Order: sequence, then C-alpha cells, then structure tokens
Amino acid sequence: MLREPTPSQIFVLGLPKSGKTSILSVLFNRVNATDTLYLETTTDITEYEMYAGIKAYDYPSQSELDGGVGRPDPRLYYNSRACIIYVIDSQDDVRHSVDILTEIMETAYRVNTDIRVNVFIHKVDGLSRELQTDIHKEIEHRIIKFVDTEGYNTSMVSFFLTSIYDHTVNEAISKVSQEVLPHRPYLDTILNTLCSRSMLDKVYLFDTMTKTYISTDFLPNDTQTFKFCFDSIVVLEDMLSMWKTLQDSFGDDNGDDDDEESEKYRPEKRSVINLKGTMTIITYQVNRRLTLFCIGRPETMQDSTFIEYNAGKAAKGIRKVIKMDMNTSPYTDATLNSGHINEILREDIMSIVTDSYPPQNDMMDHY
Ligand SMILES: Nc1nc2c(ncn2[C@@H]2O[C@H](COP(=O)(O)OP(=O)(O)OP(=O)(O)O)[C@@H](O)[C@H]2O)c(=O)[nH]1
Ligand SMILES: [Mg+2]
Repeated sequence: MLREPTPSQIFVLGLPKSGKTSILSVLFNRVNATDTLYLETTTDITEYEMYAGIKAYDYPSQSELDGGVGRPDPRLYYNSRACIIYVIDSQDDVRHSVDILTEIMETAYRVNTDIRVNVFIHKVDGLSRELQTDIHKEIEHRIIKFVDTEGYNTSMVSFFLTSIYDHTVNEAISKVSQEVLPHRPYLDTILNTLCSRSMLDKVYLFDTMTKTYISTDFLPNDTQTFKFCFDSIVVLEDMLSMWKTLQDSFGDDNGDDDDEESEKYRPEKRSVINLKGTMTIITYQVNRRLTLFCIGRPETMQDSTFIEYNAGKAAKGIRKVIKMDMNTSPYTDATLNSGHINEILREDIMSIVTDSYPPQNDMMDHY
C-alpha cells in the first residue's frame, strides 16, 4: 500500500543573530566557524539537505510584530516527522528569547501536541562552566514549567548546550536528526546487534561529511566517546584524501568510489585509531558518506578479523536499509515493532556472528 510521503523536516528558529545560519553552514556547507563572523542576515527561508532526505530550514528574522523571529506556517507542524530547533544566544537576553519560544510552542501544540522541541542554548563557548550551568537551569526551569502548566508532554522538550567552535553542535544535531529519521529503528537494531555480538563498548554510524551520527546502539551515549570519534574523523579525512590522491596517481579508478550504493567497499579503507591505550576505534566505510565506528577496549579489539567480518555484514544490512523506501513499507512508525524489524533484517542480523572465528569460506566475500 502506497502512503503519502512524510518528509523529515527540522525547522530552525530563533531571535536575530542567535546563530541559526552559523550552525547550519558549519555543519552542511563546511564553513569554518571563524568565517561565520561575516555571515549576512538571512532574508529567505533556506533549505539544507541532510543525509537520508532529512531537510533543515533556516527561518529568516521577521518584523518586530513577530518578536523578530520568522515562523513556519503552523500547518507544517502537522507532521509526525517534523521537529523544531530553537536557538537561544546564551550571551544575549535569554528571558526575551524564552518568552518568544513559549509563544511558538503554543502555536505548534495547537496543531501537534507531540511535536518535539529542541532548545539549543548556544554560544556557550564564551561562558564559564558555572554560568553555563546557571543559564541552562534557568532556561530549562522556565520552559518545563510552561509546558507542564499547559498540560503538554515535558519529555518532548530537550535541551543542549552548543557551540560551533567544538563538537557540541554536531552531537546535538545528531540526536535531533535521529528523531525524524524514518530508517532509525532498522539502523539502531543492526548497530545494537553488531555491538553486543562483537563485545564492543559502542558503535556509531557516522555521516562523515557533517561529522554527525545517524544511528548508534542501545547503550547510553557518552559525550567523551562521541568526541573521540569526532576528532578522529578529521584524521580519517586526511588519510582518505591521501588514499584518493595515491589512487589517482596510479590511475586506479574503477568508479567504485563514486557509487553511493556500491557493495564493493574495500577492506583496506579500514583504519585503526588507538587512544592512549584505553580505547580503540576501528572504522569501516559503508558507502561514500557513511562510516561505522566500532569502539572497544584494546584487548577486545585485538581480533580485528572477527570485528571486520561482523562490520562487513552490518554494512551490507545498512546499505539495504538506506535503499528501502519508507513510504512503501507496509508498516507505519506507529505499527512497526521489533518483530517486523527482525523479519525484514533476518538475514543481515543472523549473519553477524558471536563466535570469534567467522566461517573460513565466508571470509573473502563479506564486503
Ligand atoms: N561565540 C560564538 N559565536 C557564534 C556561535 N554561533 C554563531 N556565532 C556568531 O553569531 C553571529 C550571528 O550568527 P548568524 O548565524 O548570522 O545568526 P542568525 O541567527 O542566522 O541571524 P539572522 O540571520 O540575522 O537571524 C555571528 O557573528 C556568528 O559568528 C557560537 O557558537 N559561538
Ligand atoms: Mg541567519
């Protein structure tokens, strides 16, 4: 049965100069954080395309009548895969910004009581730790009190301390985009199976272009581990561009690299990063943009053949899921359960092994 396509949309709102365009251009246009100083005021709604068809919209500032904040047509909130990011400049008039946010929430809840609101307490790089905590507490207290008093669901509001000068904004966008990603339950199931069966501490599926992750296993997220992955992408990017340069200089271009769906990603595109003997990250490229980050203790990661075998199987499953058209799937977000997911991914999940010695005759074609 064909359903109406449900777009995954993120509306980025906030007072003028709060940092909306900076966040989006650092992430999606690879603009250097320092170059955002020269950004001009946004005058039109600007669309940014994320991975897997998710779209983020930068709303321009409006007249004083609207409190200076551009707002989407309220009908757009009537979408189960839409959410709001509200950017508050933590170095500016926080109270005024919170007042405008509560007005926006009132409008949004009239249309969709389940819409997720993500509050970015932004530009925290200029504040001491104590001040960050105080401002966070004040903003959270006022907003949660408002939502609670109005009788709405407080668990649908999240708070993030962010800055474009470090990994915090990438981590926040990772969490927000997962909420609207239709493939999420499938990807999380694959990553969780890979993590638990390979005895890893954590697995992320990173979109290396934006340095955000689109899926992870079910273990709680740890900011320190995310930061290690984030830092290592920079190293990895240098290595990959070196690899590409070498490949070009030898004239070895068989087109694999440009094929997003290619099944033939090469095992040698794997890299191992050791962090002070306490943590090892092994990465495997899934396709041109997506890379699996497998993290564990060095002793667990010694048998990398085993992890490589499992990561290869997981990568196959991920490519299959990314190709799936969610609008023709017989399940809606509400009806999908772990039984359906296991049924669809049975072959991919079953082939991820728990034994540390993968079947010998299967070793050569796991990519
Ligand atoms: N210190 C610091 N400055 C930031 C950060 N993010 C953005 N800025 C600065 O904030 C200023 C305004 O940023 P913009 O991205 O243009 O803000 P905007 O919300 O898009 O503004 P309008 O388009 O006018 O609504 C720029 O000078 C940025 O360099 C941050 O994380 N830390
Ligand atoms: Mg702007």
